[in-house]
Amino acid sequence: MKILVLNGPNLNRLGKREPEIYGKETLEDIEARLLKLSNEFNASLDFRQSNHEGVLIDWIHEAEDTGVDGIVFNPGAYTHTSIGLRDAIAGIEVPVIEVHISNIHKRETFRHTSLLAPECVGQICGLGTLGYDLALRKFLEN
Ligand code: DHK
Repeated sequence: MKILVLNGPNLNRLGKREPEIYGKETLEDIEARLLKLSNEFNASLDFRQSNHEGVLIDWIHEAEDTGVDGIVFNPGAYTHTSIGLRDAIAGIEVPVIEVHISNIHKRETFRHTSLLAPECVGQICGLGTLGYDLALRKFLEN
């Protein structure tokens, strides 16, 4: 099984960025934990981050073309703005789970809407970085 974990804008700064909202763990910490979990299931994990919408769209297309079985996606702020990412998810067969570290529904109103969630299998938010593990488990245990 091949799983792609995608992270969008500003998530490269996890650990330093607003730790009261996003916590102190870095993206590298999360990647190490997810790699361990995927190894337990003999799955391969590809973990990526970009601040650029078009790069994320290209990676979503590539996932479809290279036989990825599932995408765990924290789209960051593009969650609330990107019709391009929504269309990319709608245009592939690979299932996508949307993950947010914070509870977007408890925050500013502009964060309450996800343009992507209607095209995803589901959305996990507000559980901190554990949301990544849970989404990955959903794919691995299926
Ligand atoms: C991360 C971001 O960068 C924000 O723009 C989203 C999300 C929430 C998170 O909680 O992981 O609004």
